[in-house]
Amino acid sequence: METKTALVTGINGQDGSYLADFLLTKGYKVYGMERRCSRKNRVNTEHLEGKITFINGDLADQNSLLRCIKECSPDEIYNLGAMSFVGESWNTPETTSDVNALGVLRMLEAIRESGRDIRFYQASTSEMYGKVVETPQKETTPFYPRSPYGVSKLYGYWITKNYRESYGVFACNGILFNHESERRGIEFVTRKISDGVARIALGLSDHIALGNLDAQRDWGYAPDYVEAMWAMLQHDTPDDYVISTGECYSIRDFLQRAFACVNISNWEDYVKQDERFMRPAEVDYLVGDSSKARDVLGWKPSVSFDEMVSRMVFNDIDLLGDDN
Ligand code: NAP
Ligand code: F7E
Repeated sequence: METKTALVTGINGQDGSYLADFLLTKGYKVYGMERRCSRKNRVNTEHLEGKITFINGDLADQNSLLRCIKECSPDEIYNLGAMSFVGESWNTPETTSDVNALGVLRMLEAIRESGRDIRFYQASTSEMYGKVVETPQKETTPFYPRSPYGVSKLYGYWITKNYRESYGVFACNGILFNHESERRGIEFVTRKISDGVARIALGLSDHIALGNLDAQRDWGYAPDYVEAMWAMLQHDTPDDYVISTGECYSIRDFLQRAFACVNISNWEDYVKQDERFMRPAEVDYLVGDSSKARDVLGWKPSVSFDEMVSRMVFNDIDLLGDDN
């Protein structure tokens, strides 16, 4: 069988690292695009050194993308690189838009310029639904983003659709709802909680400072979600798909489950609310309907909410235990 080549942007992020793991099991040659920075940030990808090829590139730099495509000659591009932290997008709205919106356009232009037949995956997001107008959210639900991040991703979504319709690029949007894991960035609420609970259990801290505890999310497990990205690009025709579990939990639910892992039931005593973590505009409630992906792609999640919380907490206990 012919070996396929994939270029993955955002390789050192949560999803990039899991996607590379998955593509290797499928026999792909994988190129991982990373930005040059003063210190390498390969916490999630150290285990991939020698198995994939790291390549320097930046979604804010058109020529770097042209060069990456020339050097890799990919069959598939997974555009996962982004300024992905919603809270930070109010502080850096211009950079957020440059990378998350124009970065997608730059990559699509680079594909066109290359003249190659490249399949393209765009990491779109449930944050585009924001202040939801329909529940559960599906592919046809109108968007109402609530942050510079959500707005920037909406441009990425539409330009992907537009290049599919204008130029016939095999381009797909995965509208992924929140997905978490042991490799989640520490600033996101789930990992902040799993790390905080681990610290409390080990006697390294006495509380976790959080913002809005009432927000509700449809949280899945990241390794399940990267399989959906791949499945979209293997289908006969390009299309857009919601990827979600269909279940919704609050931050309070997450806290209760996480503290239960270390036999603490009075979790409220360990949580302080802190204004610094409140957002100028909040997304209160998201829950996705992924029937289309389940029917057309045969995709479904395999790890439950409780199992995911438990994996994250015990992983952080192991990591912190190793440090001490
Ligand atoms: P992540 O862990 O924050 O990873 C994002 C990656 O993008 C990082 O490796 C980052 O590299 C890279 N990046 C940032 N700016 C870049 C630039 N200018 N050029 C090239 N790369 C750049 O995010 P994730 O959770 O894996 O998410 C992957 C993608 O899915 C993102 O596009 C995100 O917006 C989207 N998404 C995520 C979720 C979720 O729940 N996780 C849900 C829906 C959609 P540095 O290390 O150099 O900063
Ligand atoms: O916040 C609330 C916060 O930062 C979740 C990204 O991957 O998923 C992610 O975006 C909720 C929000 O993720 C804290 O206000 C309370 O309501 O973990 P988060 P997010 O904003 O949902 C989407 C789908 C993406 O596309 C994004 O890239 O938790 N919350 N207290 C807090 N959030 C944080 N970060 N920190 C707190 O202390």
